[in-house]
Amino acid sequence: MLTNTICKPFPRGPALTEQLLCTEEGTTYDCTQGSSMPNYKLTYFNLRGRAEISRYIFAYSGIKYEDHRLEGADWPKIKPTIPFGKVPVLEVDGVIIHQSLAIARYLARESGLAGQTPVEQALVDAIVDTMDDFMMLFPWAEKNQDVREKAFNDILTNKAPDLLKDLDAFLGDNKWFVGKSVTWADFYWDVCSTTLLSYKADLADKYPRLLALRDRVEALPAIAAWIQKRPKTTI
Ligand code: M4M
Repeated sequence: MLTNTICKPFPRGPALTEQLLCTEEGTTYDCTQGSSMPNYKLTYFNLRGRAEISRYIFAYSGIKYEDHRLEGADWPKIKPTIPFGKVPVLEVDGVIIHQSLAIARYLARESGLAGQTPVEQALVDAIVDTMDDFMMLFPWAEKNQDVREKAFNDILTNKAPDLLKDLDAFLGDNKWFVGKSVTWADFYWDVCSTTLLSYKADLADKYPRLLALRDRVEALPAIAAWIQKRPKTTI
């Protein structure tokens, strides 16, 4: 019964999404969506791009959200209405959060995917930032296709090997990048490497441990279901 329930937020994970109330050490946690769950609306283009990491976290945690995908034609109209004029943005009960990694980190904390201790959290952030620094080297907005392709090939051929070598060494023989459980750093590796491999299929062939990590992430049931159901886009 909800009478006398202490409305304490509970870290949501896939095992808990089916449960409405759970009791632990004398406290009843309210896991009901509705009263305590904010309304979430994620706005981006119809791409994986910089929103996909947040979509993975939503999928894994089972948190309901609106996956709003802008039509290119609507963008000039919408851009001036968005603080800082860039997507993705996440609306949380009317509060607009910008910056893809700030959004994802917030969702990761809410979902228990941010790391188990402050040091683990810092390591998770560092791995995410390392991958993001690399992804931001690509001239995504370059209009000249010849220039774009040459730059992409140069980064994939000459800069990716160092990143992969370091990521592989950091992972070692561990199951996940940081700690004993999956974090959003593992998700971000899957998100980024999916796009990198679409440009260069043999990119990580020398790193079977990094490829096996991709397989582990993609085998998580909620992530496998999301990958099946998501709109198919090139990037
Ligand atoms: C990125 N597709 O796919 S774009 C990172 N970055 O839609 S700025 C990790 N500050 O083609 C995984 O433009 C995948 C992606 O406005 C990714 O960073 C991706 O100049 C894109 C696109 C852009 C993009 C980006 C770079 C500069 C700006 C904004 C966004 C990324 C990723």
